[in-house]
Amino acid sequence: MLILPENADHAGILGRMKITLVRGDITQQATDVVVNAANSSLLGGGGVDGAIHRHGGPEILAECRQLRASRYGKGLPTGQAVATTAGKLPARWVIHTVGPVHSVKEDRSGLLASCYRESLRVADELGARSVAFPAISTGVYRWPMEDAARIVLGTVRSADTRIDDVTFVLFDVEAYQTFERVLRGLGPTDEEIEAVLAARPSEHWEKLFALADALTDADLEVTWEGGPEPGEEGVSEMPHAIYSDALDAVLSVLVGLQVIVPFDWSAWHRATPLFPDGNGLDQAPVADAARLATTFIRAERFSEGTIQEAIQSGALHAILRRLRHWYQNERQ
Ligand code: AR6
Repeated sequence: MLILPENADHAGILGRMKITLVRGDITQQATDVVVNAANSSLLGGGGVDGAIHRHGGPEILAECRQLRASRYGKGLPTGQAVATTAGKLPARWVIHTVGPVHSVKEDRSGLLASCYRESLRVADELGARSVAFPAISTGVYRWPMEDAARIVLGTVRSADTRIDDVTFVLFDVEAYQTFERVLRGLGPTDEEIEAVLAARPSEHWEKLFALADALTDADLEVTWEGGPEPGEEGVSEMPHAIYSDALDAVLSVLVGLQVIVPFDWSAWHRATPLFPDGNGLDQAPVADAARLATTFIRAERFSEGTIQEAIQSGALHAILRRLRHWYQNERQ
């Protein structure tokens, strides 16, 4: 994380893309693009939409009307994006996108992610380099801020785009603090994790795979100690899992290889389809093997036996398999 001196309150350098969080008004942003949280009609509304048309002047609305008369006769569908002039705003273009209304019955997070992805795609087409986003759907459309922040920051960080400067403009302190907390919790990007793994010496990786290959079924047995004895009264030791020396050796090499990542694993594991069994890890970035390993190893401190779950569910083997594939075929 890098704190930028200028107008930015908080910024993270994440991969190639610089992500900046600011508290303020989107209409004041002097980025190439400002994104409007519009509605399908493209003809204006309240919140961000109202502010953009008010400060940008009638030129923006005139172009929106043309879009309705041509390409978007039925309106702009949710999750899509389209550009117009920025009128009198300090930006060069406004990209209008329509967020989904939040629903408790239906998961619309794909549409929310699409707003950001499509906006970046349109911005790329325009040749823009910097984009300012509001927290789409978190106002009139009622999306809970923390959930939105997680979806949005994850999407933008991993977007395939030439935009290298993204600003999130958060209207109030609470929204700003929520985005800041979620951004920190996301930890390093896939690229950053991979760079750390790639910098570890080959001997250490070879050692990991040799130890993993040598693991026997007996090494993967877990025994439990502690807990109340039959008939015992009073305080007794909490039950705890005892892992074999051979497995302990594998785990400590993983730690030494910096496979353990500083991030909010408890939030991540609730949202990822990779947890608990590692299904899909073969197709995921190697960084996810590190995140999954971190989750099991860190969680063991809080609830005994999570590493046993990783053994039994196949997650431990999936992690080792993904790391080996990366080491043999992808490591630069
Ligand atoms: N700058 C930055 N953020 C703002 C600003 C501003 N000037 N004004 C509000 N916010 P909303 P939505 C925050 O309602 O939920 C419109 O009527 C606000 O606190 O603008 O996607 C459209 O026409 C909130 O966190 O957008 C649609 O009908 C966030 O921006 C509908 O609202 C988004 O609030 C879209 O609803």
